[in-house]
Amino acid sequence: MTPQNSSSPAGSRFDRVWRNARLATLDPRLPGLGLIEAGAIAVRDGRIAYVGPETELSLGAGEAGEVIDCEGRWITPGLIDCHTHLVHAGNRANEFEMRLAGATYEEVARAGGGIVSSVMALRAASEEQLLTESLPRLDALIAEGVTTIEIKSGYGLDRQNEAKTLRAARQLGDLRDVSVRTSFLGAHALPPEFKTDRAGYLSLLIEEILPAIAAEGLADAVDAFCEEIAFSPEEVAQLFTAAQALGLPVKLHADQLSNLEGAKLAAAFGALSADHLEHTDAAGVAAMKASGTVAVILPGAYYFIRETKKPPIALFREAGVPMAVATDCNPGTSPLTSLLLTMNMAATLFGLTVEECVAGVTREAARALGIGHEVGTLEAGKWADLAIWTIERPAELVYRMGFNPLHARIRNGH
Ligand code: DI6
Ligand code: FE
Repeated sequence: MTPQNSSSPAGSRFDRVWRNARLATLDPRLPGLGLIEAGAIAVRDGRIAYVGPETELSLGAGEAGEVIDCEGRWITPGLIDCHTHLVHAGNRANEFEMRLAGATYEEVARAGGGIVSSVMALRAASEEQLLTESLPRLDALIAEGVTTIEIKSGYGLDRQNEAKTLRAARQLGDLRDVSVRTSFLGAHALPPEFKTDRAGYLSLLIEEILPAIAAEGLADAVDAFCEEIAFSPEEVAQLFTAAQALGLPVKLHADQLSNLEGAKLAAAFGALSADHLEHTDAAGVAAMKASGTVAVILPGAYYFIRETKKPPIALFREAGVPMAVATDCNPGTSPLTSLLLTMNMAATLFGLTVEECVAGVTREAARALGIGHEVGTLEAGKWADLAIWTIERPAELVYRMGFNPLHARIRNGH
C-alpha cells in the first residue's frame, strides 16, 4: 500500500485538499455517521493529514499542491466489500434455472452441482482466464466506490488451484487501483476426488495445502464453511488450530443454512468475523460480543436462495456486536456485484438503518478484515481512500436500486 510519487511541490504542507464537502467520517468518537458540514480533507503522502471543518484548516498560499472544490458533495470513506468469492470461472445460471423449477440449493449441491461444479470450471481455467473473467466483476464494484475488497479461494480445493486462485486475487490488486485482502477457503467443500475420504482431505488441507499457502504469503486470513453440506465444527476447529499456529487470523461462514453453533465456534477462536449468521442464536451472539468478532451480514445470498430465516439483527444491535455488510459475490448463491444494492437489501430485508448500512461497508467492514487501523473511516493518519457522491443525504446511498451516484473515487490520495 505504498503511495506512488507524491506530487506536492517542495514545501507545500499537503499534496491535495478537498474542500466545500459534507463528510460522513464514520469516526467512532462522533455519534452516528460522524457528520461534518462544510468540511475539508487534506492529504499528504497518501494518508489523511487533516479532516474537519474547512474553517479550521488554515491554508496559506502554495500550501496545497492541488485544491478541489467538492461543491457541497458528500464524502464517505472508500467502500469495502469484506466478503467475496470474486475469483471464479464460469457461472451457474443453469442451477438458477433448476432452483426456479423447484430444487433447493442443498438439493442442487447434493446432486453434484453447487460448489463442485465451480471447482471443475476453475480447475480447467488458466490464471489468465480467471483474471479475464474476474476483472469485469471487480470493475463493477470499483465503479461504485470500492477501494478495498476481500477475495476468497475455495473453488480450487487442491494445492495448485487454491494457489492459482489466490495469486489471481493478488494480481487483481496490481491490475486495478484497489486494495485486495485474500482469505484461504480450502475448507469450502469436499473435492470430488475425496468424496469418500473426509479425513484424507482434512489432513491434506492441514498438513500440505495450508502450510504451502502460508509459506507463499498468499493468504491474509483463513476461512471455512461450517455446514451440514460442508465441514463440521470439529473439522473446522482442527483447521483453525493449524491456521493460528501459522499466525493467520480466522473467519467463518457460520450458521447460514442451519445452526451448527458456528458463531460460537468462530468466537472461541477469536475470529475476525463470522459471516451469514441467519440461524445464529442468542448464545452465539453473546459469544461474538465477548470475542469482538464482527457479524458480516450477506443479504444477497439470503435473497438469491430465497432463505426465510433472517439473521438476528436485533440481538446484534442490543449486544453491540459490530455489523458489516458485503456482497458475498459468488456464482452459486449471490451473483451480486453491487455494494450499493447490497446496502439496500440489508435495509429492506433485514431492517438495518442507514447508519448501520453505511458503517457496514466502511468502518465495520475494515474491522472484519483486521485493517480498521488503516482504512474504513475518515481520520487523520489513515489511508486517504475516499468516495465522493453526488447526493443530498447519506440515505440516498441506501435508498436507490440500480443507480450509481459516485462522483469520484480516491485511493491513497489519488
Ligand atoms: N456460502 C455461500 O453462500 C457460498 N459459499 C458459502 O460458503 C456459496 C458458494 C457457491 O455456491 O458457489
Ligand atoms: Fe461466502
